[in-house]
Amino acid sequence: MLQYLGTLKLRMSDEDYQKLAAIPVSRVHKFIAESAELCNPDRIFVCTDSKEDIAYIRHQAIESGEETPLAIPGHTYHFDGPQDQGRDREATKYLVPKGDYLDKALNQIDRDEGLAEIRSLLRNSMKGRTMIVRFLHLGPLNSVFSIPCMECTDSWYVAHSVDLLYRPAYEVFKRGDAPDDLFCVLHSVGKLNERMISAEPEKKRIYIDYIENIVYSVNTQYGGNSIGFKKLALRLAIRKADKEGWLAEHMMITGVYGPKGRKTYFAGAFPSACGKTSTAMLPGNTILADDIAYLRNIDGVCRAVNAEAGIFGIIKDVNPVDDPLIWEVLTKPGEVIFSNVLIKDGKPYWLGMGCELPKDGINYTGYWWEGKKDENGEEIPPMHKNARYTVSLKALKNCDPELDNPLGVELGGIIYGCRDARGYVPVQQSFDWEHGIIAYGAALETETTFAITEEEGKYEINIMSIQDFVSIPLGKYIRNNLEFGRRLKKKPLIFGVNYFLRDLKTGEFLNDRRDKQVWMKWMELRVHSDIGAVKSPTGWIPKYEDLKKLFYEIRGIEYTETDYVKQFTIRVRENIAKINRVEKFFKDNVPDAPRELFQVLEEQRERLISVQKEFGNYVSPRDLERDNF
Ligand code: SPV
Ligand code: MN
Repeated sequence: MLQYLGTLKLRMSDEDYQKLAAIPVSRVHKFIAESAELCNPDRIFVCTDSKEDIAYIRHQAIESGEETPLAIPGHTYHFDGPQDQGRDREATKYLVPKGDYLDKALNQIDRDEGLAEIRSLLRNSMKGRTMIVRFLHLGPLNSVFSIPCMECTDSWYVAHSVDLLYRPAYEVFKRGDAPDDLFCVLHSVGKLNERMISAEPEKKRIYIDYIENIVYSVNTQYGGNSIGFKKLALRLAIRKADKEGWLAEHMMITGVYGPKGRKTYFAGAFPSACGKTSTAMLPGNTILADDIAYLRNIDGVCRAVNAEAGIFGIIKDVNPVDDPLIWEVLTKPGEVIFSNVLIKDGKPYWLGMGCELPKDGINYTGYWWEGKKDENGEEIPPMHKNARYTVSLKALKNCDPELDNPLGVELGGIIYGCRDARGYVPVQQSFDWEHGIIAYGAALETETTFAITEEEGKYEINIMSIQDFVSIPLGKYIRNNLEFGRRLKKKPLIFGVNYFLRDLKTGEFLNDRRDKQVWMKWMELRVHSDIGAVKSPTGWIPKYEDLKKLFYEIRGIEYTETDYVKQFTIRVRENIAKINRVEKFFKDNVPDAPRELFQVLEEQRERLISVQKEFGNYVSPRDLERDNF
């Protein structure tokens, strides 16, 4: 411990040194000393939980030019480079030691080779800059769920963002409450251009060393690649959860009100940009988490917490009619960081905000005007679709009061959402835990979106919407989910939702964005067995009469039987084709896929074939109701 502190003393101001020396955890000193040795910053700033330190970070984010103030007090904006607008799957790899195994579906590199590469990219990367050290906490404080973590970064924007997104934990570290397997992140923006944007995107690398619980990230600023405690730490948390028998999930958590003020909590996994945050933020419900949840079996009950305390949310389509709660936060004074939006006269603009956009302004490509083209001759949009806002959850009026409850909240239901134009009905309930985990979770097939730096609209399997972050063999991950449920005395119900079903002929979406409010209330009533359902080959689906009532009560609209039949017709051909693709994916990619997976899919296929014989390829829910096959 003294050896590391000794070398650090030479690099630090007395004040910063004292802050660090007050932490009696040698792992902390070692990580900072090694990071400083490698990246060679001019200065090290240790951020405590004090108001002054946090205000200093906010000030430096602006002073350095990484953020710029907007007209509304507390609001700033930040840009990432044109090739740094989403999570980069290709550049993100696990460092796998020789003799260790991860499925080939998970991007990986030999650990020694990867460490050598990332270290060479990080060497001297902070020269002329300050390395900021932040101590934070995943999950509520003083809780069985808590994981202390730290990040060394040379980005004031990143250091500022974590302030809104996580719970401060310098005091926790000072008490010595940090285990040896605490999560560490080392991030450098690398070379910057005159607009303070990472200038060498081709050298972007995000490497996850699960042996030492360290994530390295370089030549990138996009939050999902640089804010270590989002998806980077989720990958480490999944391994920790695997060892300790709990679940770390890509899930939101929301409290849904039922009759007589009853409140039921749901957790929901959705692929990026498929409605997760907007589901968590539905008017009338509370939001407890929008992205990452930890689930534990506590006395036989499934309880969940938010690993985070803020939102790094997609801003596209946020408007005062559909999203009044977040709209209010984004338009009133208070701390908000906008990233990759269009700026004009000190105001942020985004696609789908419900007003006309200016014809010019500043965006992620610099000065922008309507018709501006990129080097390939393609027209540049006013903003990137993955533009985001960063806010603290507590800024929202409907933030759930249990956010910091060390025991979390009891889950009544778990939802798996997908973006599937062709197959799954808008909402359905699984027959049991295994069926839900496999047919809605493991078999989740979805269209790719703008949240990753790849082509949009391709179908892919995305197990439990978390495949990008799974850091253990995929079969093991699914098995852990199956077993987690089997050990519960009280199992949450499992639901599948699909907000993106289209008419097979016209290609039109069959649902309005606001219909999800109705699906949530339907699920809430199902959790308490207040209403019945129709048995379909793919799960329990709503009865028309129940939806008609709910649509009227919640949305004030007449829900027609024609709409119901269109939305809840079981598309047998599409569902069987999906099962075939899913089976092939698992046979080709997941050698240790659990046996139950193939069994549950086979049973689903048989149920589909049986209704196909009687009703053909498109089976109306009305027929199922009459027949109850
Ligand atoms: C996602 O892409 O799933 C996000 C944003 O929630 S990121 O931080 O990029 O992971
Ligand atoms: Mn996410």
